[in-house]
Amino acid sequence: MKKKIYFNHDGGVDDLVSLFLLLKMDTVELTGVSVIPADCYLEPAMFASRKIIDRFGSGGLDVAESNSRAKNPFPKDWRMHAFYVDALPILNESGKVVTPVADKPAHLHLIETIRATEEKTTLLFTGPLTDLARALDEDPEIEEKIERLVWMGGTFREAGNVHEPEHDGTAEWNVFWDPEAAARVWDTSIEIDLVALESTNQVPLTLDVRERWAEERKYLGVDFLGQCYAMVPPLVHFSTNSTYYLWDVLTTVFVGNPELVKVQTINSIVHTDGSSQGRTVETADGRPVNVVYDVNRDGFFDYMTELAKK
Ligand code: AGV
Ligand code: CA
Repeated sequence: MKKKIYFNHDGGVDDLVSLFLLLKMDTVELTGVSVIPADCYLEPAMFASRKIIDRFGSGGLDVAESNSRAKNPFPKDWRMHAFYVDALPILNESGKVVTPVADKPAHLHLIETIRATEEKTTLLFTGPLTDLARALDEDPEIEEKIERLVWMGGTFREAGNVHEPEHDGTAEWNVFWDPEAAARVWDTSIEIDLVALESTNQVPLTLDVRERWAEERKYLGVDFLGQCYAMVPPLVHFSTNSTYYLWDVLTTVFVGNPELVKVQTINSIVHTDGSSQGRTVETADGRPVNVVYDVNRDGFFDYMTELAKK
């Protein structure tokens, strides 16, 4: 029996690569896809998602647009990445887009899909949690039909990855974009697996990885990986604010192959205000989350590259 997955993403390079890999996994079935304009602009991210499904999927899906808004918006340079993926010749060879846009906004599409799926749904979120928080407000009963939430978000390290005015740098971006949404989801009994910066920091985009994808570009899927990751800066001498990690791809791979990581349960709360808003903090009386804190780095890159060859 395949795991039923609903995927809500925010159109970054690694979000779109995650969609591609989900379509390649034979252990999961995608029941729904939606796009939130957080680390992307909505229009190119929607087109890119629909074209990836056309090219690598087997039909039957539509893609829903989110109408959620930021508390703390992403930098424009990062949001531009979706335009580059959407323009890739690999995704535009056929000259048409077949996968339709859903007739409902993302949070209602999420409710509809969870309700229409007989089994419980695993939620995979690789952007902020706003659409999930809104869906839970609209229809709290869906909680019982959620198997678990697997989320790329948060960190319990001192250093987050938000470097913005009026912030102390302790938050991870997907929490920071809408801290109240994360707090809303924390206030449920949904099982949460958190792929946090602890583990994603172990999978930076490095030059050896790029060289491997270049060498194996005779496989269409590996060529696609190489083309996508040519758009973002690798880790060379030291990590900068724009250095790219495989944050969301690790989160997606965790759904397909949990053996590659180590997990530890931490009780935590989410800060929603002030200079550390978006920070996740360990607290004895907080709610438990399963934190993915370690990964078999080589195993991870092997697994995702092999998946791309399928
Ligand atoms: O914080 C990581 C999240 C992931 O979901 N995103 C990127 C991934 O899709 C935000 C982000 C943090 N640093 C970034 C980000 C960077 N240097 N470039 C683009 N996005
Ligand atoms: Ca993302």
